Amino acid sequence: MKNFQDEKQRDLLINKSDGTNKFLTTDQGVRINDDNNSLKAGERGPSLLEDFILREKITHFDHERIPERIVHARGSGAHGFFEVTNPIPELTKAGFLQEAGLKTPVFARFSTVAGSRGSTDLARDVRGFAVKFYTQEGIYDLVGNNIPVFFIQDASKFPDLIHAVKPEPHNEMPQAASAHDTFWDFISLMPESMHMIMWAMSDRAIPRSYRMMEGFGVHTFRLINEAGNSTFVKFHWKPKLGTHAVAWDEAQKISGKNPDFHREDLWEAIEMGNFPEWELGVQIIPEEDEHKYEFDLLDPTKLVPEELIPVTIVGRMVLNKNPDNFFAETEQIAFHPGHVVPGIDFSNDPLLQGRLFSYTDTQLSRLGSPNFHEIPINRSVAPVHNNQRDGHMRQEINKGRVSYHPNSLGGGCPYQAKIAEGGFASFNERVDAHKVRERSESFADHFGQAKLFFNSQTDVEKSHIVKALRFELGKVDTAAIRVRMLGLLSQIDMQLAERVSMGIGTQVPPILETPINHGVSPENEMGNQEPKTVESSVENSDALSMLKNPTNTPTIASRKVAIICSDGVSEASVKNMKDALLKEDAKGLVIAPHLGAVLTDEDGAIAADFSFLTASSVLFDAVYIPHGLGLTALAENDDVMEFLNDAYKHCKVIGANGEATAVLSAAPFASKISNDDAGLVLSGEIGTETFIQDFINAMSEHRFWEREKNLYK
Ligand code: HDD
Repeated sequence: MKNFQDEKQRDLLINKSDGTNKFLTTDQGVRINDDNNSLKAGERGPSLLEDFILREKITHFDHERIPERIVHARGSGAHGFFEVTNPIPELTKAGFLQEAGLKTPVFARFSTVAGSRGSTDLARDVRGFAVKFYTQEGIYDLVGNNIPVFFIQDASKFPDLIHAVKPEPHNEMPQAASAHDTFWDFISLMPESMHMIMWAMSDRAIPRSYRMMEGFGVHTFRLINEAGNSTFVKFHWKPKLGTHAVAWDEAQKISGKNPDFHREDLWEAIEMGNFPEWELGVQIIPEEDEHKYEFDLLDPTKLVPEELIPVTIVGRMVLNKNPDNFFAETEQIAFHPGHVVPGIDFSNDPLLQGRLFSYTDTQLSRLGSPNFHEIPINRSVAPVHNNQRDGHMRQEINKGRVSYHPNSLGGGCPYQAKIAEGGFASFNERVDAHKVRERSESFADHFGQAKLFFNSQTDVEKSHIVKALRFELGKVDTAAIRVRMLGLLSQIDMQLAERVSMGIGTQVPPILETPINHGVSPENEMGNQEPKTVESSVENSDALSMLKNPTNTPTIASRKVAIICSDGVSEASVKNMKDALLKEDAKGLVIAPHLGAVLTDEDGAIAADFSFLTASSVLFDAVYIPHGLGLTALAENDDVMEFLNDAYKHCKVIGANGEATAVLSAAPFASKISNDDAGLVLSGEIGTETFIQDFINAMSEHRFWEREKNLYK
């Protein structure tokens, strides 16, 4: 197995073209002499049909758009590599997992689910986390999400789920939002979605950055070793920067100020050399333990608590190159959970089984042809030879007269590979059953792990879930839907239901109002199973809480600090902070009342990166007010006060030293400041090293959510 040589192999993947120092030509290669004027009969006369240059240009333009993805339309991606750190040959024969140090090129695409291609990055939504591995044995796609479970148990409900969450069909509203009647109508009738709803209402659904999200394969898959033995596996991506979120109010404001916030963040981090990195981990479940747990491994609404089975790290993924062309790469990439290589196989999870059909099918209408695998970004680095032929936009020129197997005229080629030669053979699972349209009794627990998730959250996280539910259900007009939802929430936690109920002015019903249509059959219109709650054998799991997450290591790498400046600012205060931030791979950006230069106390000038008109505190991780400002003027500047107020409300670190501390006294939140708020780093002295270090340490904790207790009593 050869190691992947970054650029060389990537260039093989991508048909690159670059117009630098080249003539402008038509698509047929004819050099163009005038690209500004169409061919006319006289300079003021009608245009001529014979103008092939104009016709070609406009025809191409007219057909520039392709259908966006049915779901996950909005996304961003990047190139990188996967490197094995801890090979697992005893579990899988997959070549790309065999040797420590072995690198495989990847392309990862992150996405929201519900919004259209042009919608905001900051919608409350699940995030897609899809990775294409260009392995030497063919393409392997790990098409997961940033949440380890899913809304539904059977693929047949996926179109219903998506129809419910997408904008309502009569008026195409609301865009990229689940806060509307049809979504909650469906959910209130689907108790199996309750575990996922807890995750989707938590801060997982409003990540700070794609680089700060976990990823999950969701389903149980199989690893197959050389001897043909199978082990169940769950895949996890653990971000190096930790798992972090923004506040919901902040998310909504970012959506207005910079709807490309996540896209820009990913792009800039890579351009700056702060390469996003994740560890790939596996939870290994021996075949003989298939029935050992209180949940069914085939049920995608359940996770395997890390307390039962720890995550073993096998490698790392680094994204180190932005795409050259968004459409050619990020838009045309076609993922498929069915793209597997020898050594990886499927479980019988009925959601996964349905997905195995859906993904190729959707590419046929989205990319328009069964030849979508020939688009450069989708091309395998392993050689492709088969008898598939023709079709729209075929790129390959297959030589010879033989396009069938078996053949004698082509000497039997291309020939089949034995298993020992790397031929893929499905896991030899024994199946002996009746054909039924039924759901297994072992899928009937809808509340046990929803409780586990809720109980594992900190108080702050619980109150964010309550607020999210109040927001979402508060936007639901139909009273009966709100009542049904409160009934379902009461099955998870009565206090949760009551707290939500207070915010939406609807009583928690004394009995569960949801008719259970769990696997409806004509014999039993109301369903063939009652939901039940199976208490989880794990009571509390830190890995489920973002704030308690054991993988969060303190770092401020790639974070952005707003440095508020005006004429008279202490040059040293700004410079020292900027230099200290740079050392930590973070960035200080100057915000001033106007663009251009800010005059310093040393008669120098500092260039403003933004004015208060072009920046907003929601676009930064922390705020620093250096010493020596024109204090009175700033304290009276509404834009400055709004800037600080948002930063405070969103529980960010605010640092001020010297005279600047006085600016905070003028802020609207001044009376609410608590003495033990470690997110406010204040010092009477100017720009000391201790002050800067305190500021950096505070920033590495991301947010000071406890502050909300004083804000929202
Ligand atoms: Fe899906 C896209 C993840 C269930 C049908 N899905 C899509 C993408 C991700 C996921 C990340 C975007 C890939 C990209 O960036 O291009 N989907 C999931 C996960 C699921 C899931 C983690 C449950 C565990 N999906 C699911 C079901 C079905 C689909 C049950 C259909 C039966 N998904 C699709 C699709 C999409 C898609 C319609 C739209 C665009 C595409 O495939 O290429 O086929």
